[in-house]
Amino acid sequence: MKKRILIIGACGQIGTELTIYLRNKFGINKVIASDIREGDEALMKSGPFEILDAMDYDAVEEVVIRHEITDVYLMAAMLSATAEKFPMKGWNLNMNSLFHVLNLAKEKKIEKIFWPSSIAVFGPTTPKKDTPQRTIMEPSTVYGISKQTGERWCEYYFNRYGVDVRSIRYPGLISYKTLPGGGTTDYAVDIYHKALKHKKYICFLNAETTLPMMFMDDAINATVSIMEAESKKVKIRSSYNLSAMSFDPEEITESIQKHIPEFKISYEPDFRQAIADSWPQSIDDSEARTDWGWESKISLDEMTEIMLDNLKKKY
Ligand code: AKB
Repeated sequence: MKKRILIIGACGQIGTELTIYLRNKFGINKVIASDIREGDEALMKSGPFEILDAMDYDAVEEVVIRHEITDVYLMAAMLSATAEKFPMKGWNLNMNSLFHVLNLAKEKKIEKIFWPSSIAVFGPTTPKKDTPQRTIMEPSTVYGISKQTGERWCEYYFNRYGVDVRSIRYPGLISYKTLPGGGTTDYAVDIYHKALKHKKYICFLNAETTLPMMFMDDAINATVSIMEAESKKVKIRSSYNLSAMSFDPEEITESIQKHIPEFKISYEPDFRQAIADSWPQSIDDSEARTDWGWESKISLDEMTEIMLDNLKKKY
């Protein structure tokens, strides 16, 4: 098989698990992991790795050519909360890295791109419940603006140059293997660690903040499914809505209390509350289901069980 994959941002929350998954599926040497710095031991030991700055076009091109890459997963990004602190850095990283891979595909140096979008493309004027695929999109965060702009460019490169780019709008992602960094949905990972370690958690969002979320296994499954789907099935070339579950901090607390009854949550909302308030509460993902067969498998209570069972071994 000719396929050779490059993961840019392989040491991040999604990249780490995606790298291991793709290596199991396609073979260790078919998947080149890369990041601006080295990642955790398990990832570094799992196969070939390149230090690579996603903002450096020449360096990305050199790695693509040297490894005869066909498919790129561009997972490097600055997430919502950090990008509010460093707006221009966030914009430059999120946009330049995307243009680099789109242009490499336009020049036929790679065949296929996966680029992650986010529920952050929606804004305060978007309908909050069962947010449709196509609706009002007026994002109010730098991250959201960069993802919405990226979606428009992906669709443009597909229509104008035939670039085979595929994308999904991730909700908040939850995993016991890797930690998120700089997102607004990060509390939903931290809460499990703190529940086991301290039996209490101070949440930076208020009790009623319902957000769309997903367990990492579902997210990896969706990512690889859309990349491996027949091209004609991928009808949307901006980005697909994707959904698994929605909950607020009270509901995840109740789910944890089924295993740790003494666990307590308290609230000290910070600047991330405004970001969360601008996002949808639930997502209509019917087009992903119809077009390429997406189906989520893991519910909140199932996720809680998996998270606590696995994190217990750490603490
Ligand atoms: C964030 O919170 O910034 C991300 C996202 C929803 O894209 N997890």
